[in-house]
Amino acid sequence: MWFTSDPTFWMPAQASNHAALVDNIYYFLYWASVISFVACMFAGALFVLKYRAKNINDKALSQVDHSTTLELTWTLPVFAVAAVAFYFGVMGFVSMKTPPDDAYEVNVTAYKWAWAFNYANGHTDGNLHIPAGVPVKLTMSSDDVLHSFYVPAFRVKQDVVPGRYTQAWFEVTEPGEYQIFCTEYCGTKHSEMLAKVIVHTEDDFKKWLDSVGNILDRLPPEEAGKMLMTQRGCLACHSIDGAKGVGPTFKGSWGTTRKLADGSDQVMDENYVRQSIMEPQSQIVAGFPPVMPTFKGKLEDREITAIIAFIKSIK
Ligand code: HEC
Ligand SMILES: [Cu+2]
Repeated sequence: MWFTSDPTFWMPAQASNHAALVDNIYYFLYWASVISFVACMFAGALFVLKYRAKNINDKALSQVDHSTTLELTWTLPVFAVAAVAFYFGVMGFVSMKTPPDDAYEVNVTAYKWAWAFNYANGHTDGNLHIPAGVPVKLTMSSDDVLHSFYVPAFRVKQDVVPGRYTQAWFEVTEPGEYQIFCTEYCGTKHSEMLAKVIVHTEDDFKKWLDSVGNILDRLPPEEAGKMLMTQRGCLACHSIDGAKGVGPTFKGSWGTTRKLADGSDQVMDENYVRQSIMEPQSQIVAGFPPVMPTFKGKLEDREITAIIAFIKSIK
């Protein structure tokens, strides 16, 4: 329980530098509560038996006088327990709020209902890739409503607020994969606002960052488009194999006519796809819910062109 990185019945594995401290304060308060609960119940039961009135005129019924010794005896130990929890709480809080100067920075945008992790080389990903053994600092903001970045295994949780930046930092020792949740109720798909932290070794992280950077320059448009659609989470809602997802499939969709919810027809061409990406609410495909987020300001023109090239190629 104390100082272990394995998951327990109550807690996920302790995967970040903050985890052990958070758990230790939690278990300290937990055991302080258990011990005082048992002691109070035991004393209560004992006194009921020992001091019960044997007849109604018994002197024991008269009020007990004030006792300074007794009051100090039950105040000081409680104060000591609270002071210990407060001390470690403040230390932990300060450490969690103070990223080291050499931390690796990633910008995070939360929006209904996904995460965008933006790297210094311009790459944006739907999952958070980080190197192991290096402190990582997230600078986060929201495009719409309140969200909250939460990785239980890191014991890190930070609100993400529209119109301002919030920060979180952590260091993870072992490569692995961890779950990210949104933990601030943010609308109908709040529970599906999921992503992964993928912790690479330092070398693998550098390789990964190179392989995803400059894809528009390095890859043919269809391949770059496919990568973009995977990274930005399009393919979580749109299939390319004909399966019906949250949104329509793109298999064989190019050039076909879509029925829109307002009864009009729309041919699947460059302008329609572009408009669907920038202003998804302006044309809703019949039979689908209006849940697609806008990618205005999140995708450059060249990226949209690559996406169109990929959609065209899905026969
Ligand atoms: C949260 C799920 C979701 C995500 C993520 C998503 N979409 Fe959509 N998309 C939908 C839904 C639902 C529709 C149908 C309703 C509508 O037209 O808005 C749709 C419609 C579309 C259409 C019109 C398709 C047609 O068959 O008429 C295009 C094109 C499109 N999306 C492209 C994209 C691209 C490109 C991305 C990623 C950059 C993306 N979508 C991300 C849910 C999503
Ligand atoms: Cu959210």
